[in-house]
Amino acid sequence: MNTLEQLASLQQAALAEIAAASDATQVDELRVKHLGRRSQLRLIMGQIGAMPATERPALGKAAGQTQQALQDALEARAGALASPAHEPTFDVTLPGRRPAMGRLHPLARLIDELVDIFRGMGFELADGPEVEDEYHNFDALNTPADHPARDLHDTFYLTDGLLLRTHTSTVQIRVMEQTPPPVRVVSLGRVYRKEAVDATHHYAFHQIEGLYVDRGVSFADLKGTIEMMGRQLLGDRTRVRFRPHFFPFTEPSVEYDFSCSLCDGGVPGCRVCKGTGWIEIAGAGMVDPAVFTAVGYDPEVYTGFAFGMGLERIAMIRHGVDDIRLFLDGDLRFIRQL
Ligand code: 2NL
Repeated sequence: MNTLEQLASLQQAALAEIAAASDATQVDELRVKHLGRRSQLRLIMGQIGAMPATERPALGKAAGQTQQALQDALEARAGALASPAHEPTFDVTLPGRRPAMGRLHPLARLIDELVDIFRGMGFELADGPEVEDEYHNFDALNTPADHPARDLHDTFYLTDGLLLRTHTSTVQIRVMEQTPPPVRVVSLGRVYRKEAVDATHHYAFHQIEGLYVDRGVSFADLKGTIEMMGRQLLGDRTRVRFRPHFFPFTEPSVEYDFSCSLCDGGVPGCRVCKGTGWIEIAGAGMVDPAVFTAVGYDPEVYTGFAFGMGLERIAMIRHGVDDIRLFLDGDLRFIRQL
């Protein structure tokens, strides 16, 4: 075997060994064996200097190529062995680790449900700012400067005539200012009132409001819409009762009650309805002509209904929660139970 043949056979054998290496230690051992100071390759390289001058360049080149080929193969094999396919990264015999699963807040779930219910009845979703001006929160809603709701004791005022919205009606006012009738929208969100906090009152809570304006919208449409909402929220057997009321922004106005979802009126002293059979829910009415005038709608042509509802109250009834503060504390022990 001449020197060139030796180099070729050495390279072939070394490459086969490197390809068969099954861990990083073996790769290191092969590096020493084939490229180390006492390797066969180094031995051959050492002999080249003593060869005839005419053969030296070709032999030197061939030896260099073999060295490079072995270096490349060692590097490639080491890289392949370090990849996850070859190195187990977890012990399959260990017990599983349960992933920390989040879930939606009960109010977020209720909001999603209400959005579905009202989308199903053709309502669109509208959104607006929590920091409002007095005009959109009060004046446009036929609530004049001397109305008690505007008192410093009842509303959080900021500077520059701004305040924290006390209802989401402000959103519907903004929609009407920007859109000619017909409009059919719901708005949901956080509202603020300057309340002393106790188990049933909070300075921040959530509301849904709905508004439907067109030619010929009637109180019957309002009743049907509220009834559909009640049935889908609290069950098919839910009935609705309307009681006369007053709001500055609707005329006539009502408060509405749903039949008790827990006892259906059958249990004296029921925890949810106190045995009356009815749960007082919220208010509604036909939009006051003064509100239409404020947003530039012709009250001689259009009629509409509007309603509002507090969300915490519904969630409390559904989940049997007796303290509104639990919804806003962010205490995970509470949220994980619902
Ligand atoms: C309640 C009562 C109500 C409205 C909200 C409304 C909105 C516009 C025009 C007229 Cl833009 N009315 N909203 C009407 C009646 C009642 O809320 O108990 N809320 C928690």
